[in-house]
Amino acid sequence: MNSYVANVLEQLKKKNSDQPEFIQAATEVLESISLVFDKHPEYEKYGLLELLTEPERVIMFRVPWVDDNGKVRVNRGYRVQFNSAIGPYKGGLRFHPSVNLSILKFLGFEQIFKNSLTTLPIGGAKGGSDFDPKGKSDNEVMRFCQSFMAELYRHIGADTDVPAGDIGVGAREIGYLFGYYKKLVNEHTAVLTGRGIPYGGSLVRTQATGYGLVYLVDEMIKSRGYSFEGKTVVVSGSGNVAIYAHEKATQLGAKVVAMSDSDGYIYDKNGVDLDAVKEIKEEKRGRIRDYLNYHPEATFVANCRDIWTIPCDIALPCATQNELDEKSAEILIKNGCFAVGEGANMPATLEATKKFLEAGVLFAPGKAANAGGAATSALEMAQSSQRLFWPFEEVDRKLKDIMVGIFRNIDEASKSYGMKDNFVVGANIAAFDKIAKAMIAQGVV
Ligand code: NDP
Ligand code: 2IT
Repeated sequence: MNSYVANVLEQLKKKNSDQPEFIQAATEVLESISLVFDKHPEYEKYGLLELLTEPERVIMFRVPWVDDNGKVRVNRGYRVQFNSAIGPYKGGLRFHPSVNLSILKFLGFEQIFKNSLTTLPIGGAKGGSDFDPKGKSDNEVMRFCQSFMAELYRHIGADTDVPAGDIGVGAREIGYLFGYYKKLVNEHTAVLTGRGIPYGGSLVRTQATGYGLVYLVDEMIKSRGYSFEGKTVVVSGSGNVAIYAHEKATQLGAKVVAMSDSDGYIYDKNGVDLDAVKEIKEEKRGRIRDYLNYHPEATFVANCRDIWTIPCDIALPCATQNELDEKSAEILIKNGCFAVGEGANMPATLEATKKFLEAGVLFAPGKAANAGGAATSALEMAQSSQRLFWPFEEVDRKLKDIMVGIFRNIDEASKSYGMKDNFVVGANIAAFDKIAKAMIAQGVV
């Protein structure tokens, strides 16, 4: 590795030794862009990597709320405003008990690169809370969201920082968050994306991450002579990204045979019935094991990590970070899987990614493959600025063009550095190139 890059990485590991997920994400990026510093030693004097790996601002706050029994509860809220070189801070909010600073720093850091790849003017951020919406009443979720926004509102704005959804934050949560922001600030602006269609949202935003993932993977496999037609696909998770990845892959002629949640996975050799999954997850907020009530012939296994033992041609991990480890990668490769698209953020461990690349599996990294959500959020912002509302087909066409463009860009970048078919390196280099230019142009800030 380039000595400057190696030195920055070593310092970063020392300084953030309690943040394993952030170290993991930074290691992957810095190892990839080491090649750029070999070619451009003049970049070192700008301190680009020291600047890029330190968030511009981290906000941490108390979120008190009252549960349905009248008991006071206290959660921790965060917003990591990582980098605003390209545009206003932009990135989702995650509500999950596992949320901590390490996870939000890894997500915010990834978001800088992802948002750069979209070609649209958005910087990188992430936020959230260790609050668990599961098992809470709508009123409890509303009171939590209002308390969360009672602090967050002073740090965000349509031209400052525009949060969106992520794990545990969907249409319901965005609605409550937006309503309270509007009440506090008295402005109906694009301060959040993923808003409902009647109050400033964009068509296709709900589908965008899953559809975008399949558009990018389709372009990647087509460029190497394959297609989704007739292929067997495994999709992990059963939330927003997983559901719409299933929908688009099926539209392209594939059969999705397994899906999961944190309790386990279902296998349906006839193809997972998406209407049943939508009813269970989107309407009833139920569990994936409930699928057996609709299709008793399917099977449920109470271990979500074993989903990768199901043979498939294409694997789409769409649940959470580090859900696919080295052993799972070996099993997928042995079973003939030829392409992997990361719908989730960093679902494959560093070791798993290495295995896929060594085995010649076509591997689309999350910051490229799942950029469709952020890209469509930027299209939502554009519509809000114009006071216009674009039809479904128009947003979908723009999303597809963006995803195809991202693939071509990362493919080109990997080739130009002599790393053909390594889209991890391609994505990191292509994203970094634009961020570096924007940062250098703006001086030391
Ligand atoms: P949802 O909350 O809609 O769904 C998350 C899914 O992943 C659920 O099936 C959930 O199961 C499962 N899951 C979550 N945490 C864990 C865990 N620790 N172990 C096992 N399974 C888990 O979230 P999204 O679909 O929006 O997000 C999924 C992934 O995609 C995340 O990595 C997110 O960062 C990423 N992403 C999301 C985008 C978006 O636009 N929404 C954009 C780009 C990336 P359970 O219900 O049991 O918790
Ligand atoms: O990880 C992600 O890209 C998201 N959760 C969506 C971000 C956004 O601003 O739409």
